[in-house]
Amino acid sequence: MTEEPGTAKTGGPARLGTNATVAPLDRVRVDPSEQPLTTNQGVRIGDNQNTLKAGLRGPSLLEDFILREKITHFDHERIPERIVHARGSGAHGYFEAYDGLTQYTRAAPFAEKGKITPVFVRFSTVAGERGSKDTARDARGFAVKFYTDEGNWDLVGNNIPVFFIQDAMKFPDLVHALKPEPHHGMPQAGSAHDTFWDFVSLSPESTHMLMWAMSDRAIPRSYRMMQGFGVHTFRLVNEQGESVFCKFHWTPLQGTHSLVWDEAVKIAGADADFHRRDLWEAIESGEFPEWELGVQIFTEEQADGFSFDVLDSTKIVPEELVPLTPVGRMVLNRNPDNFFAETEQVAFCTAHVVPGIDFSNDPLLAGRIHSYADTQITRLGGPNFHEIPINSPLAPVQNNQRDGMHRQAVHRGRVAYEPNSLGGGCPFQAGTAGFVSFPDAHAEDKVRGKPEKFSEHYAQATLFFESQTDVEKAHIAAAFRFELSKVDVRAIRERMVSSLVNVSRELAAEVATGLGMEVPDAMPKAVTDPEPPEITESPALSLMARPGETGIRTRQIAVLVEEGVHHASLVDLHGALTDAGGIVHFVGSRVGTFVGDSGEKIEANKSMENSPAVLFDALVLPDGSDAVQALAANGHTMEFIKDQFRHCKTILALGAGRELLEMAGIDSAMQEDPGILLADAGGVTEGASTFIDALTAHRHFSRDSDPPAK
Ligand code: HDE
Repeated sequence: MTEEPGTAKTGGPARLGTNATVAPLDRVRVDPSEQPLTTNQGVRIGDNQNTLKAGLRGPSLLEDFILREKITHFDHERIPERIVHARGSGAHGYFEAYDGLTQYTRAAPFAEKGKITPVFVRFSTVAGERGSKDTARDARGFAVKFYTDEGNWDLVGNNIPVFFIQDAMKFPDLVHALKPEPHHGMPQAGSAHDTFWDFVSLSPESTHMLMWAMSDRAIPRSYRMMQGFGVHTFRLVNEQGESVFCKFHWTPLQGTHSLVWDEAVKIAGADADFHRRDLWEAIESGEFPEWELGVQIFTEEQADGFSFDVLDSTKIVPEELVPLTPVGRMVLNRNPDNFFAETEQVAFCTAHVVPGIDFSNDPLLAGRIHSYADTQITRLGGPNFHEIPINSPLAPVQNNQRDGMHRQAVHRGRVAYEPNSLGGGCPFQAGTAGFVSFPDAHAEDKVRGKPEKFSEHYAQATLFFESQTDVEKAHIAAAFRFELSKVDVRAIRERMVSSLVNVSRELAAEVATGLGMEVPDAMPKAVTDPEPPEITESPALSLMARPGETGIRTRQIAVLVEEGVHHASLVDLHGALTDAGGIVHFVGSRVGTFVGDSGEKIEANKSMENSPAVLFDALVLPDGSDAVQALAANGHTMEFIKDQFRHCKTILALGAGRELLEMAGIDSAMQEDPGILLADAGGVTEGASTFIDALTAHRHFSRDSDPPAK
């Protein structure tokens, strides 16, 4: 079976499971194997070590075009980073339609069952600069470029289904408040500072998004383990020109899993590239991450009846009102060849839609339709960024746009205008075969303002909070406490807590206690008698609702080793965990070879110094009395165990390894915890299977406490 499409531009069809963009990119791939070094003009370079000089100790010569070309190019290597979403990681893959969706849309990716469309996806943080840490508390970008055979469609979403503001007019204000404060350039990649909370506490429309941003969704375990959302209401338009409203949802097969805050902070120091590395390694090892695309389809008449406005991006459409219809799956199966050429230069744009997909009148979306193409002109150096290989569509491009910086296409003929007779009228208008905007009728006065339902800011913030499990609620309260404790101006803290009173008195009280203040009066609301919400709880809003289907696959498991470790039990355990798809690392006091109790060698690929506990999902403490003694004498071991324990991870102690648990203060009461397991060296097979079950649960939050017990 082969992948579509194969056009004159794309060349031959690609194999299924590879990306059709591989073929067209071949024309720009550079492979230096067995090639001589040359200048950019193709002149072979004889000496890449020394500048041309007048005598060995003499002055360098201006005529050294080889040096000058090399240095000049180097001087201009950097391009401006994205104003938001500067730090990101990308991957290639494909989208496969489960079935035709032609009843609702003529969009090419949904044309028929099994249709394959190549994609490039970029995940990102929002606030941090290009070199910032991956595990900051932040929304994550989830941008998908579909190379459809009717042109590129970019679904530029986030891992949170709502946004801070309702109108594009406020975006520069929001971003200026969020980014490092302008006088001293701090803090990097963080919202825990005065200007951010000043802005959002004065903008009650931000409250719903704040609930999501303070939840564990803002510290995902992996890019592979988060949902994606188109956020805005879009339109689907079918062949007959009929339209319905639509919300897009990506649901990870890997389940939705997150870090805990203390862990996220420590990972930032241990591995700032934590999410980038996780995505890269999973794809390199053939563990291709997968998401299901679901759509919520509803009519304009249905939307009119909702208690909220579907043009307001601070609102979701609860799944209880409009269920998700699964329409296809996306698999990421190839890492980029070159980070800069692909991940950095990819240019997403909400204006990139194809026939069958159209916009709603969401005023936030309207601003985005302008902003993305505009920002690329500075970032990528001119209006021809669509010709950069990662951005160029598979569908042929033909128009009368000409010239500009970095033009690649060599247009033939004398005609660059329309109408023309000299070019036979070509390229010709496609009429109804082309993109036709949905004729959304409007006859109203020009006005700057908002529809009435936009003024209700709290009902869905409350819905979100009340739909969380107790652990998630506690984490939300702790996140507000942490962030607001970093705000110096007391009046801002108070204003924010007074706004939270409108969401949940319980939450406001919790946060107030954490900040050592009284619960203030509720902030006055813009609307005092809003339409009652349709529902007060939505289980789908809890992260726990999606445990995933991939078990312990790609879970990182640390097995501590030392001289004299019980070798046979580790070999058995390694086999059982690897068979289940877990990734086992032998972690020593140093890297290198250790000798086990029966003389066999064990190779430690990591050390407790270079890879602390936060980088692993689970821990195994080995058997072997010499090894246990040596581990007990190493302060790193206790830290390792305590962090694994504090972050509610699964710990298995083999034989004498249980002494280490006791030393770490994890006493017998705690050993009733479903995530603390003991096994005799003889019972490793059984121990491994209990361990796998416990690790599948991801965390054991029954152990969670605030402040932490250990
Ligand atoms: Fe963006 N946003 N945004 N945004 N956004 C950018 O475009 C903007 C918004 C999102 O991996 C910029 O190419 C405005 C919502 C992602 O390359 C810029 C408004 C959502 C990415 C821009 C919003 C997003 C961006 C910066 C309010 C979730 C990264 C560089 C009207 C649905 C894409 C660039 C990538 C990037 C503007 C709000 C998601 C400046 C004006 C809502 C995932 O054009």
